[in-house]
Amino acid sequence: MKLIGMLDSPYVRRAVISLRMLGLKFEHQSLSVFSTYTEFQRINPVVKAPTLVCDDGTYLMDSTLIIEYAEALAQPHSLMSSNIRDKQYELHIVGLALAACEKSVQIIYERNLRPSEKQHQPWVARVTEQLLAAYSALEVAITQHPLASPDAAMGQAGISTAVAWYFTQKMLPEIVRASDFPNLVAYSKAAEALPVFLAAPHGD
Ligand SMILES: N[C@@H](CCC(=O)N[C@@H](CS)C(=O)NCC(=O)O)C(=O)O
Repeated sequence: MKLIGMLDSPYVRRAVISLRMLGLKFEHQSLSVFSTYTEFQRINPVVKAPTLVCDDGTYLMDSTLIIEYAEALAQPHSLMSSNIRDKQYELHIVGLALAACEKSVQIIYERNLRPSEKQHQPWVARVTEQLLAAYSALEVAITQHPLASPDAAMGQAGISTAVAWYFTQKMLPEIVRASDFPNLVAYSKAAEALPVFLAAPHGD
């Protein structure tokens, strides 16, 4: 299997870390959806990162679907609880983390891909409010119901939370102020010190 995409994408990073934590063997190819668009297009005509090219040549996209496939391959290992109450909480956390990634990426694309005279401030204001709502809800959730501590047994909720937070802090620290989210800061710091996170550093 080959996982395509750059580690400056939180979706690629969560997929790489998840596959490694599930114990799966794969090759990682760091291609950009922008600077190597044509090369990426030859692998996946839709040019979405991450893309997983399976051993039979089928390509999958969307980090959540790739992780779902990886979970099926890795059984009985899993990054999700089987207990329904725990799983519900984990899905709630993953949903918030993915929304935070999506809203961060929307702001970055608005800034970087549109000419400044075409940027639409009402849209940026709406997305910023949604981004802050996602991190506020995550901070409250992990304060009231702490995540399993970041270690070799951490699950998808912890991986997605840590990856999302680090990405937003790298890209938009002036919008999501670290001082307002002390538990996310502490969780991210512990996660980023793990070998599996260090082996998949944010960036290209
Ligand atoms: N929901 C998707 C989002 C993936 C996504 O938007 N990836 C970005 C890179 S961060 C991408 O492919 N951008 C190029 C594009 O959308 O055209 C996932 O979880 O994988």
